[in-house]
Formats: sequence, C-alpha cells, structure tokens
Amino acid sequence: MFIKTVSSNPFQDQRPGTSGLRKRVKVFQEKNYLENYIQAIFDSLSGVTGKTLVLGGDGRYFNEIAIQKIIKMALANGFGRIMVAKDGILSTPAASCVIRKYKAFGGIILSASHNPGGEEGDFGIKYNISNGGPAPESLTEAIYLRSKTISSYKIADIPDIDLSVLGEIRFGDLVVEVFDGINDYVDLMKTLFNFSDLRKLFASDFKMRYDAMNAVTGPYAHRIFEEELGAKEGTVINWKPLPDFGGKHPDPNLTYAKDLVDYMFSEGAADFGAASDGDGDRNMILGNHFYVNPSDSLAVICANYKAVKGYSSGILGIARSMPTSQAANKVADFLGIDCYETPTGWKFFGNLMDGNKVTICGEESFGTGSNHVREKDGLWAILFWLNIIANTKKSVSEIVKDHWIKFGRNYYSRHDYENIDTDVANALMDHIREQFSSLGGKEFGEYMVSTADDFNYIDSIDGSETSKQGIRIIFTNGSRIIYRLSGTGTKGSTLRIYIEKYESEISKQSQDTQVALSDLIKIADDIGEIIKRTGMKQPTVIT
Ligand code: VG1
Ligand code: CO
Repeated sequence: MFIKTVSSNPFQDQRPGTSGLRKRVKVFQEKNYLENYIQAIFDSLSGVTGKTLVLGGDGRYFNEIAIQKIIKMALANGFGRIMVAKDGILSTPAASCVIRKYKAFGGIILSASHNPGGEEGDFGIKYNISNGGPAPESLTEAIYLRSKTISSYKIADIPDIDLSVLGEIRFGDLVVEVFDGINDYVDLMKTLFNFSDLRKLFASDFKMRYDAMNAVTGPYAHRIFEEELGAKEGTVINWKPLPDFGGKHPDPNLTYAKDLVDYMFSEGAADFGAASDGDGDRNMILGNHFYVNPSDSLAVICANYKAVKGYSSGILGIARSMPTSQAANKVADFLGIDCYETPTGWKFFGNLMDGNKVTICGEESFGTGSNHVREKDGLWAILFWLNIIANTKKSVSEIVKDHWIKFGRNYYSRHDYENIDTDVANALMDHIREQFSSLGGKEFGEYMVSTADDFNYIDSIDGSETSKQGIRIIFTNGSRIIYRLSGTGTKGSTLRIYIEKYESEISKQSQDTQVALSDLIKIADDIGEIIKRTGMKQPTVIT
C-alpha cells in the first residue's frame, strides 16, 4: 500500500463546538478542509497503530465522499482495522455501541445532527473515544490547536471501498470491514427492554407513529418497531435516509417536526408519537393531544426505572445539563440518589458514567440516554416510554400528569433567537454580566433574584474546569432564567433562553406553559434587552 504525504495549508476556524466540528457543506468541500481536520484528529491521538476505528454517518450529503477519504487516511495513519458501516449509515448511539462492543480505539461520526443537510446544508465531524463517548474538551482543544499549524496529511493510495457489500477487504495486514450498522444496536436494545411486553402492546389496539424525518434512524426504527415488535406497517414514516432529509430540518421539536405534531393533535391520532433527529441521538415524545417536555421526559424515565428490565435493579444517579429543568432533581431526592448538573453537551456525562456515579442522563434539547452507551439515544428513550406504557397501562398524558401530582410540575420552555449578529449576541450576554453585582436581591414582581452568575463546572472525576457555560439568574423560589449562546450553529449566533418555574399545587398544574411562564419571559427580556438588541419581537423556535 502506497502512502502519500500531501502538503497543505492550515485553516484557522476548525474549532469543534458543543458536538464536533460543524460547517456548511461548501466549507467542507474546500480543498483539504476535511483532510486537514481528520489529520489534526489523528495527530492528536497516540497509540493508534494496529487499532480499530469505527466509521459511519447520518447519510447526509457528503457522507460517502468523506468516508472514502477517511478510510484511506486512517489506514495511512496506522489504524489496523477500519470498521465502516454498510452504506455509511450509522446513528450516533449505534456508533457508541459498536465502539464499546468491539473495543475500538475510537470512532468518527459524520453528522451535523439536527442541522439541515443537502448541498446547501451543513456537514459535521465528531470524534469519539474508546468509551464510546464524545471526545472530552482536552482532546477537542488539542485537535483545534493542531489544526491551526498542520502542514500536510497522509493518505493511502487505494481504490474506493464498495460500502454496499458486507465483508472484509485486506491491504496486507490492514483490514477494512464493512459491517451491518443496525444489528449490534438492536441486540443491545433487546438486552435492556422487555421486547415481549412490547410485542403484546403492539398486538393490542395500541397505535404509534414514528417519524424518522428521512434521517438515520429510519432503518433502525423500521427494524425494531415493525419487524421485531410487530407494529403495523406504516407505523414508521419517512424511514429511508435521504442526503438532504427531504429538504426538511431533522430536528424533533414542535417547530420542525410539525407534521407529526399536527397529526398527534388531530382527530383519530395515534396513542403515541415520536421522532428523532438527523443522527438519531435525540427524541421527541408525544401522546394523543399531548406533548412531553424533554426535561419532564427525563424525570418520568428516571421515576419509572423499575418498569424496564435493564434498570429494574436500581439506578446509580442522574445527571442533567445545567439548563435542563430541575424536575429530575425531585426524582433523585425521592429515590435518595444524586443528581449532577453539567454543562450543555453529552461529553460532560462520560466521566460520571465511567465513574459509576450516574445511570441516566438528559438534556432539555430532546436528549436522553443511559450508561448502555456514551451518547444520548433517541430510540432508547422511545423504547423506555413504550415499556412504561406497557407496564402501567396508562396513556402518555396520564403518566405525565400523575408524575406532576407526585413531584410537582416544573413549567419549562426554551426560546431560541436564531441567526442573530454575533457581535449583538456577545454584547447582549455582556450586558447581562454587567448586572451580576446589582441583580442579587432585586425584585421583579413576586420574583426576587438570589443568584446571578456564569455557570462554571468542575468535573468531579478528573477535576477539569470548564467556565462560562451559560448565565444563570436564579430566583429565591427556585425559578430560573438561563441565557446561553449555541455551540452548534453555522450561521451567525443563536441565543437560547431557558425559563423554568416550579408549581407544587395540583390545581395550578394544567396551565398553558407559555402563560404560566409569562412573567418570567418578560423578566428575561427586561434583564437581557432581547427585543431591543436583536430587533426580533419573538423567538424563532419555542420548545
Ligand atoms: C445543542 C443542544 C445540546 C446538545 C447539542 C448536540 O447544543 O442545546 O443540549 O447536546 O446541541 O446535540 P447548542 O450548543 O447548540 O445549544 V446534537 O443531537 O446536535 O449532536
Ligand atoms: Co443529534
């Protein structure tokens, strides 16, 4: 095998964000842009010689082109076995599963997750380490530093691999293995969930609709729900992965999964509705005429762990990202276990799971998962909910309302202001920071501020510190307003405002969320001058 060294000039903008490097496809198509970043990853790893690398993606435009280049570069950089998913299709949680199962050195997942795809859309690259989880900050920073000085990359001179044929291709001692990206994941789900109970559920008059949003989970969902569990044909819709996701935005929320939401709120809707994002790590849960807030979903899953065989012996602890509502804390208190608070992004949960501190983790952004892998897992959350339904014989809305009666309700909403000018966004955040010293004790109607600060995180396992992970305005009654700038967008800046209010009185638990939070929404604008500074009268997305 002949290895070429190609000289190249570095780029200065290859800094990974919340979840890998995300850029417009057009940027990745620039000469050497992809190659440089991949080489920067390999240069930042040590001891890869002869080891296994897992490779796959969410099927978006540029997936296969990138895969062919990465196979050649990984071989040139010393990996001994490249496990590449058939047709290049591998969901993020399935990649995590496979890395762990085959004890790979790491994996590269090609995805920009919920960002739009297609030629005009986004592309992304994530590197995952041997525990199956996203690279920690220390590694992503090392990759970024390396990318700024790189001067060449290595690539093997071999033909493209046919990704449609399972099996091994040998180049001397080196192996490229095209494997089935679905089987291992389905096998893992079978060890966790009571598939026989679920088969009975689907054999009854229970009806479900799952929208794969033309993204990666389609083949997984079709296999699990329709083939394994006997759900009626047509339960899984939009299940063939398309390079442009059918022109849609594969983000399972009230705005971008509108077709499913409209259906679930229509006459004759199914009992259960769900969707996942581009790379399969997110989930949205809907009941008949009912939407489950992701923060509540995390709390409900934790409170019902006994319903699921893989967890029935107990959960070690819970972790949630800082902006996620405190509903999970109520459950942890009740169970007598710890609830950890981490910065946004799944990479911060890995150490807690590896250190046996937590079993279940979640984020407000439609991400829930457990220590079965080291990524959030959309289908896992959906199967968990189905097991709860099978076990309790209650509807989704009954399950959530009963939960509120027991634990109280954390009214919760996130308001996103997308594509605002980056200078305006930074100035807005600084404007809030300037008020930190004067906000303590300040009253806004019935709300009094107890704390106003930047969230800084110290990892309890390795002591690493991460600062400025969102501005917190915490009120004396436990209500919160959080301001953060997104780390996954590719156009301008996205301001996220997370608003939370706790309500223990049962008679006050059935208000409309936006109405219940209206005072806090107004306070968020008073403190942040959002309308004035952005010129936007309302958020672009409300979840
Ligand atoms: C967003 C979410 C965050 C999630 C991240 C990656 O990040 O808020 O909770 O972990 O996306 O999810 P940000 O920085 O834009 O707020 V995924 O499904 O896009 O890999
Ligand atoms: Co995702």
